[in-house]
Amino acid sequence: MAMSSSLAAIRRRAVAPSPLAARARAMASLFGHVEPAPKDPILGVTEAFLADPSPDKVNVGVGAYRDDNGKPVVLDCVREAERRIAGNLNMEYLPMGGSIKMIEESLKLAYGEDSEFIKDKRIAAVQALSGTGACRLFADFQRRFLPDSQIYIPTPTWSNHHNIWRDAQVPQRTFTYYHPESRGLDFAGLMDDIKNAPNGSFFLLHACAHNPTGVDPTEEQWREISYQFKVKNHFPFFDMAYQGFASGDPERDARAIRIFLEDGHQIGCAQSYAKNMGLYGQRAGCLSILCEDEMQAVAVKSQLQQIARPMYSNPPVHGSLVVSIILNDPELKSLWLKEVKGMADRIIGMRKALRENLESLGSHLSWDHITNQIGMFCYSGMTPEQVDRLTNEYHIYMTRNGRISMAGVTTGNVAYLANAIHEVTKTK
Ligand code: KET
Repeated sequence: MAMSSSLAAIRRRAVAPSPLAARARAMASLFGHVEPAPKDPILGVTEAFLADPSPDKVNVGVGAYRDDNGKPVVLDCVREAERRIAGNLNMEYLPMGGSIKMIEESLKLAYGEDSEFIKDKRIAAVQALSGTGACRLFADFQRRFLPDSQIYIPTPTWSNHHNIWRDAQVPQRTFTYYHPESRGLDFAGLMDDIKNAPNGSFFLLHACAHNPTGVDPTEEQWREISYQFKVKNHFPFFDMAYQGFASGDPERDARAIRIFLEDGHQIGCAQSYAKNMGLYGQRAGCLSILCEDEMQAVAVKSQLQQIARPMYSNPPVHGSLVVSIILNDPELKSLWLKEVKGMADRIIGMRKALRENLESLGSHLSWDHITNQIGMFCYSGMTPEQVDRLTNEYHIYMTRNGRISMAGVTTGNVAYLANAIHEVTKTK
């Protein structure tokens, strides 16, 4: 078919050297100064793992649960919820603040089924793009409405916390958390830092299953922390990405938050369904801020929505449907609780297996911390150089801070992993 004359004219124009283009080429190129970004310390590990053709390769980098065959898991409760969604529910936009039902259920999980704060409508809450999105929304809110505030972040922490508050332009400080020698909590250091921070500081706390250390304060220690926060009028922001993964019971894992609530704090909370419902890629989460009264909560929620609107307009619908269907239905909810416990138990079993394997290889080091630590991760104490050897010589992929995602350890790979760890740690 003959080309229409106008189309031909456009094609001619497209190939003819334009004086403008020539000038642009002569000047520095528009994006010439853009350097490649550094690899993400966690997600970069997955990229490297995928690129490795070795049949022996093991990924214990990202915190994503695998079954004992090393395969990703879709929970039965999720499959059932999806069956109910298919063909029945529409995919219209959610409101800017997300699904009301999903938010209601999320608040019950974090604040308690019969929470007075829910009844009094004192909580400003919006559905968020999983835990990351909830943290970022809070950080942006903090920057907008408390522009002189800073955020105190534990040392160490999930690497992305630093990026989130950096990009929200909130100045960061750190506080003592981990004690490398004992591989436990540096409680004295932690309390000192809480006391020494200016009154009314913002603190980021991991609600349970601290990432990367697997070390949580005891209930008694949480009470002391809460008391000191009260004295100092600090604001606790809880990142709860692993509710259910510490003890196997989401209710028990909310204990720290409940202690702060009992003590009359206002709190913030980021919830994620990535791990405990296995909804990683669905980006289902919730941000909540406990306010002084209902009027304040309405105002705060409206501002959170206003931050969301130009950024992503409204959150994704599918994950929120899955979450609200499961948590609304007593049968599905108890199935979920059983499945969460099952995931937590498999990880605990793998901790034991890894430790026993290392001990039976005759390792002269103590590996008690593998079973003492809780949640998804083992903070092994290996150096970046030892981790590099694991990767280069054994095709074992993990973050360079020595964190092992126990969720990726299986009956099939634990002996291989233990042997490689023994080989790289037996000589200094
Ligand atoms: N908080 C913590 C403490 C956390 O470990 C993660 C994820 C998140 C929030 C965010 O998860 P989300 O998928 O946005 O709900 N951590 C794992 C994955 C990642 O780095 O993105 C990890 O540490 O491997």
